[in-house]
Amino acid sequence: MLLDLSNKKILVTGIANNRSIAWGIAQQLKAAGAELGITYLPDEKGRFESKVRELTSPLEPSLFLPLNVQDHSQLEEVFSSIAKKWGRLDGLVHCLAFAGKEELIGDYSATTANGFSRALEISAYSLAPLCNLAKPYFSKGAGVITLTYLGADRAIPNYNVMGVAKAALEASVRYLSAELGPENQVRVNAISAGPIRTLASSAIGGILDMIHNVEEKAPLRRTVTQLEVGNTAAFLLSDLASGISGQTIYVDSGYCINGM
Ligand code: IMJ
Repeated sequence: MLLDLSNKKILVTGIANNRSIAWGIAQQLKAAGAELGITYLPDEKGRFESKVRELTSPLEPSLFLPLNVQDHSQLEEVFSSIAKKWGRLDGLVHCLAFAGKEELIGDYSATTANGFSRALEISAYSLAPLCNLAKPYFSKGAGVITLTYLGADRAIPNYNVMGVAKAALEASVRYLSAELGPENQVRVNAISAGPIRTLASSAIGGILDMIHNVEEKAPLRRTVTQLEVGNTAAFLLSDLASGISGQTIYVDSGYCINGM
C-alpha cells in the first residue's frame, strides 16, 4: 500500500462534533491504518467529553484525554500519557482556534487587547508548546499539521483577528519546520481549507455568502468536504510527503487562484 499509516501513533486535537474538520482528519488517518490519540475540550458539564467519546469510539482511540491549551498542566498531562502509553509520537494534528464572537464581526480596529491575546494564544501560540512538549517523543520522520484559512493572507470580511492569528500560525509553521527538521526529519505543514459548514463557521454571519461564492467561482465549482481535508492530512503525515515541510497546502477547490 502506497499511503500507509499503520504503526503510526498520531494525536488529534480539535474534534468538537461530526462536522469538525478534525473529525474528517481522524477518520481518514484511521482508514489509512493509524493508531489514534484524541483530545477534547473539557467543560464543567462534560458535554464535549461525552459527545466526542461517543463519536470517536468506532475509531478505537488508545488515548482519550482532556486538553485546554490555555492550561499548561493539561498539556503536560497529555505528553506524560503519551510517554507512558506510546513512548513515541509519529504525528500531531492541531485543529484549535477560538476568538470571541464580538471580534468576528465589524471593524478589525475595534479588537480589544484581551480579545487579541486570547485569539492568538489559543489559535496560534498553542502550536509552539505542543511541539516543544512533543519534541522528546517525535520519531524520525514524524509529522505535524495544523489548519489555517485564506483570511491569513487576504482581508476577508469579519474574519478580523482570526486572520491575524492564522498569519501568525502560518509563520509559526515555518519557524517550527526550521527548528524540528534538522535533528529528526520532523516536518511541519499547514492545510488551508476552503469554507465548510462546521461549528466554527455556523455561528458566523456571511458564511453562506462565502460558500455560494466558492460554488460559483472556484475552479471545482463546489466546496470541499472534511474528508477531502482528511485525505490531504493523511498524505502529509505519511512517508509519501517526506520532502514537504514548512508549507501551507490549499484544499479549497482551487478558490485562491482566482484574481476575483
Ligand atoms: C470565521 C469568521 C468570519 C468569517 C469566516 C470564518 N469565514 C470562514 C470562517 C469566511 C470560512 C471559519 N473559519 C475559517 C474559522 O477559522 C473560524 C474560527 C472561529 C469561529 C468561531 C465561532 C464561534 C466563536 N468563536 C469562534 N472562534 C473562531 O464564538
